[in-house]
Amino acid sequence: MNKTNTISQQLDTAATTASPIAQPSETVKFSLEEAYKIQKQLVEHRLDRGETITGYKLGFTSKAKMQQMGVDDLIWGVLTNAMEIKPDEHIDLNQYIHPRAEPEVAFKVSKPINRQLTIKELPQYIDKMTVAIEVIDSRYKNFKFSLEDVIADNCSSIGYCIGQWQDLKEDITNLPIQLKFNDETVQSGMTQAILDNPYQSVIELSRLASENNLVLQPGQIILAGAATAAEWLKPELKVTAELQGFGEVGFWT
Ligand code: OOG
Ligand code: MG
Repeated sequence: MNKTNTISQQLDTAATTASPIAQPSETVKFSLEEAYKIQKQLVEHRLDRGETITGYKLGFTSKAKMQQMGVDDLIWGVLTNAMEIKPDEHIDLNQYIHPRAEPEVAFKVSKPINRQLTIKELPQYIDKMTVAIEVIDSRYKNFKFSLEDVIADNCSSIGYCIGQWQDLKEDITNLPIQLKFNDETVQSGMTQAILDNPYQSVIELSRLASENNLVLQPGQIILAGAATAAEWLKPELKVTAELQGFGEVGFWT
């Protein structure tokens, strides 16, 4: 097996057995391009098991996240149907290694996107948005990684919970967003923290998708990236995210 295949296999086993591995970058050198190749192979393991792609996520679109994780570039990863957490569902934390939750803004694609869009064009290509919670679970020990490591690991993707879809609002740059554990606020921020405007995440993803010959399909979800740092999940929590004007969504641990 070559380098990228070996790493993607190790990451897939780490995810399916919920057992962390060492960061590959500590022992092997690989480029950003190779990291995305590993990510692609890792997602293919999921597709081979019958999962389907339900959307894409952006990561490190806010300073809060970059500072928490010590990396400084935008990344993107793939979401599948197996990662969906239904609103009010009870999730079993044993299926994860060391899960964290973060509040997110989600968009829904309404028309195929195969090139970089402009802000003005967005309403023709996405038609809904809402509040969401992303569960992330690095497959690396101590949740520590380099940029290449985290990209290879499909950007720590493992779960997403989407609120009720609502019509787009023209200006979403100044909305308070919060994460609550048992009704107590544990993280709060503003949507402006996400690339100055969460719509910019869709633009960035449209650019990345076209650079990678990927077409975003109607119905697919886009997670814009967290505005705040992430919080460790623990048992017996009601986890809720709230976005002003878009209500809230939550699940139970
Ligand atoms: C990587 C994923 C980053 C976000 O919203 O910025 C991310 C991680 O923090 O493990 O999902
Ligand atoms: Mg996220």
